[in-house]
Amino acid sequence: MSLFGPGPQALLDDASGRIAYDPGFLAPARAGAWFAQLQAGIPWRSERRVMYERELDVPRLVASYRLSDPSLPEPLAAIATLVSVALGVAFNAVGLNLYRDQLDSVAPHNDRLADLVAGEPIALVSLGATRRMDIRAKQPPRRLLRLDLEAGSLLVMDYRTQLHYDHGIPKEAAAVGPRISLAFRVRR
Ligand SMILES: O=C(O)CCC(=O)C(=O)O
Repeated sequence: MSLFGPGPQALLDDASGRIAYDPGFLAPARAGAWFAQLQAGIPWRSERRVMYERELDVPRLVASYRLSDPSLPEPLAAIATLVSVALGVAFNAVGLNLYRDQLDSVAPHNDRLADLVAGEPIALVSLGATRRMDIRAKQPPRRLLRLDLEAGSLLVMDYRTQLHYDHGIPKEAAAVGPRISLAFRVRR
């Protein structure tokens, strides 16, 4: 499968980068089982960050691993292999986010390019509740892509998009169940 090929899955494919979405990357039963396993089995951390001169809770729980870590929790190796084989990319790191409810979020940002191997994409696997991602161009007229990230989906953003777009998961007004995202990267 090439998510970067032409076809209905490409959300963006121009000089500013390529973004592709596959809603059915994982079968629903497998996505459900892996969500339950990760929610219960990952040693989730809460973090604090200084923002606007105040130290605040990061509004989600996180975890991160090098894929070469001998103590990599199950089923991260299995998911990493599926994503690496599907995209033909040797991902070496995964960052996990647990959004406990509608009040958890991630502010608009781009990935820190200094941490990434130039030219390599970022692949996001979603499990659990559907959450909206906003992908907004940095330059006027600040084009906005709104995307519902469904359980079992795979979103791929190429390296260039991190120069031209911010992405974030906004808080929701209505109640939402928990969601886990897995961000696979090729780190330096
Ligand atoms: O939860 C998501 O899908 C996005 C996560 C994200 O942007 C990040 O980990 O940097």
